[in-house]
Amino acid sequence: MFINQDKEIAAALSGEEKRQREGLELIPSENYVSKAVLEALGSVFTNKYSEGYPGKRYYGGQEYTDQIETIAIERAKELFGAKYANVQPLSGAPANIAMYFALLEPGDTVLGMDLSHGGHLTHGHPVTAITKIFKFIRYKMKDIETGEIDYDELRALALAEKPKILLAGYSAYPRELDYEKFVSIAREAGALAVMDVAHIAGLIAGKAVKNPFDYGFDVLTTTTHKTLRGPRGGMILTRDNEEIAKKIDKMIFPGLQGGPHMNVIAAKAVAFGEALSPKFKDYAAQVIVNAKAMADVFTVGGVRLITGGTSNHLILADVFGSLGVTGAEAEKALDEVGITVNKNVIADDTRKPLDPSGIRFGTPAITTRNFTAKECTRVAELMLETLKNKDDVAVKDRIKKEITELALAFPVPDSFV
Ligand code: DSN
Repeated sequence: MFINQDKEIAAALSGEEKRQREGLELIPSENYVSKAVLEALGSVFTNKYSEGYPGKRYYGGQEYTDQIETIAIERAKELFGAKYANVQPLSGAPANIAMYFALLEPGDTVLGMDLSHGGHLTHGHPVTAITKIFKFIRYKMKDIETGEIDYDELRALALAEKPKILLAGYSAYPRELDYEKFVSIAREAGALAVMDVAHIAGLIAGKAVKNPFDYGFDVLTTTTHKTLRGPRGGMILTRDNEEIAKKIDKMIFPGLQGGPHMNVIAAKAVAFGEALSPKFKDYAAQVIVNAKAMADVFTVGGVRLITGGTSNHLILADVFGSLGVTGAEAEKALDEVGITVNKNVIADDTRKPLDPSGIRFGTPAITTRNFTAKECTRVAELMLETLKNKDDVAVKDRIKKEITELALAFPVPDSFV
């Protein structure tokens, strides 16, 4: 083991293992992978260069890389009901950048969700490089208390601005969309309907929420490491249009990336195999049951939830407006008791992103540890108690002890199938 070779890194690894074992991970974009996925990630496939695609590589020695990439592609297509899949994107942001460059010409317009209403940086935030090439305009929720998108505004913007892409899919949005409305607006405006499903990919694969492809979405981009419970990486799926799929393949390689990370592709294949197993459906459904249980505790405890609750894996709580605790203060106090969440802006936040009004948390990781609604309810109660007593060391010490005991009683299982 490398503990004898590199003591500094080995010590940090062992600290991280302990942190993950003894604490509760509630950041809704994080999860635990299986031992099988970790083994594939740490395999000799990391040694191989494989520019190109199965059967069409630029270097020799591709007998086994071709096998794993083909298996990953076939499993991805089956999971999402797509005709085409590209499993080479290095992560979610590179997948989105490739999708824009594949489907747009410089100066073309994308209509995407405002960041403060749940959108993602790569959906057109002015700090990102893509805004130097493409024009991004933004839509918002009409009603922050229910999460309803302003479809009238969306339609008016789409018809006036004629975007090439109508972009759905968000990173801090707890509700399902009206996909039919979305696609019909895209068609009326002559735009492609694209959705970044990074957050809910596992819920779609596990059939716990609707699949946007069933409603006519053209392209889905995603990460593979959130609810999908795979290795850190990305993927682009095309419903049925071969021309689009070819453009995406060309843009990933040679357009933007070099050699694909074959160890990650092996791990993606393993994770997709797990997601195809019957147990994964139960997992995906339980993620939502658990999130609703946590949301209920916060609501009963007098905390305003953006969109009034949740229909997926995440909860966005206005802790500043409800408890007078800022997002940064809440994140720190919860960290101190062994619960990891992230501070998050809420819709139309008056506070700044580094100390916003909200926290975002969710259940993908603790559900992998087999938490049920009972444990989730207790965790939410302890979170509220922590937030209401954030400066009381004795209360926090007691809560940390209970959290550690709970975490140790629910280890990450060795196998997910
Ligand atoms: N950082 C991811 C998240 O937490 O939602 C999105 O990129």
